[in-house]
Amino acid sequence: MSEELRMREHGTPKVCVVGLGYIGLPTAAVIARSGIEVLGLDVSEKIVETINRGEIHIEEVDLDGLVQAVVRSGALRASTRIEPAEIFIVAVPTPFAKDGRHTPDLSYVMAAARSVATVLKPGDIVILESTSPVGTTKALRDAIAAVRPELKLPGLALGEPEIAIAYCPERVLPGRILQELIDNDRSIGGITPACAEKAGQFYKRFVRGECVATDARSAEMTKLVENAYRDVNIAFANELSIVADAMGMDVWEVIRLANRHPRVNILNPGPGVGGHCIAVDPWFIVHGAEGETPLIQTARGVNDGKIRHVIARASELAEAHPGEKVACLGLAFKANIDDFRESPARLVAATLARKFGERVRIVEPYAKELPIEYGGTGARLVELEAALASCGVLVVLVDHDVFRRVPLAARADKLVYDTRGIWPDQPAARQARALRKAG
Ligand code: SAJ
Repeated sequence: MSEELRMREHGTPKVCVVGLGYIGLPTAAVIARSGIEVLGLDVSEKIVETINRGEIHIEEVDLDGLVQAVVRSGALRASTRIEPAEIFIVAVPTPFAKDGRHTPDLSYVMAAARSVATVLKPGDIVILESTSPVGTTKALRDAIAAVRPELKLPGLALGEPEIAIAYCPERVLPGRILQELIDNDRSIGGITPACAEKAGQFYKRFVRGECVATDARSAEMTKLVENAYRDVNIAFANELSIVADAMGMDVWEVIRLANRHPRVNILNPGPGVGGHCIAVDPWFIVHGAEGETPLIQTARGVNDGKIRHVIARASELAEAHPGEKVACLGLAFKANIDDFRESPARLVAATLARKFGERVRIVEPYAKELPIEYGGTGARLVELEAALASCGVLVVLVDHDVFRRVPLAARADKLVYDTRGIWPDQPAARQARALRKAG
């Protein structure tokens, strides 16, 4: 039966979103806003209670108001217990296993599959959104088959399958999730073309971008490739910055000039690559083709090496100016967000705090207190103005807008190590590379 026909017969479908994290919760809220009844499922009682109060446990622009509205209207409800629905969206974490070899841990996806399997009925659609290694959608199908051998599943049973199964990766940018959930194009990878068609019809109810049908393996790989592409290109920029440092040159000036070429677009160097996707997903490709991925593996090494480089350079600066206090500007993994997990800035600043103790001031307008690893170091969280008044060395780790706006007059006499290139007007003699050149 076609999706439209079922809608006409049974009215609007009910959607169950499994996993209410950074992707699952905004997705559930956006679908609920489009007039569809949504059940959000999570293993955490605390998260479920928070959402059912109309509150949120994560930070994302405008998400609080949206969740409050859809919970109040009754369109979104959270629970720890699975219920029958017509469409299931799995958005659970796919971390690394704890084997130190970057092996993907699919246990959350498989647990979600087994849970969904218990309530599946003919006509339902199961969609995996979690970033996953190639082959995971079929593994999810097999996990369902193990629980419900009588169901006709795509690619397993002869004749028309009773359940549609597809992989539809999210590609939203933290900080712009609500907008990008609607506007971005989506790859809809069905286990069969009919699965892609059914899943695509569902997404078209709330996505303005184009929903492009493909097979599940291609959609799985596409998601990994997008983030690996970015990682490789950031690695190039980071390597250039290390070369420029060694040669006492301004990498930002070189990139600005090179990018005037019509076919060159070099990304921005930084203190390393953070977040939960770009530094992780390339390993899922490596996992599937270890001997065929020298470039992807090297890029990971270059970007992780940049963190060590920044620590070494900032330490040199602090050691060369023992009388000065050192301000680390930013802890977040990127600009204008309050997410400090997997953040190179946080790692750099914590290492400097351990090395230089009471000389270190941390400025992070998005933090109320310092993370736990700063305990006992003597480093203090201070306001930007206080750091500018008391510190002679500034290490820029995050390109928050508030840092960009610091006028030249407030920093012209400081020694600056600007890992993000936010202050191009800083006098060359007052930049970290001057130390190298002179030495
Ligand atoms: N970064 C640089 N230089 C750059 C760009 C980024 O050093 O030129 C750093 C950032 O500072 C940060 C990290 O890379 O530490 C990642 O930041 P990001 O803003 O590029 O990406 P994420 O991790 O927030 O989100 C990415 C996005 N993927 C792509 O742009 C290809 C997003 O669209 C994905 O949905 C998301 O990963 C995800 O969930 O996979």
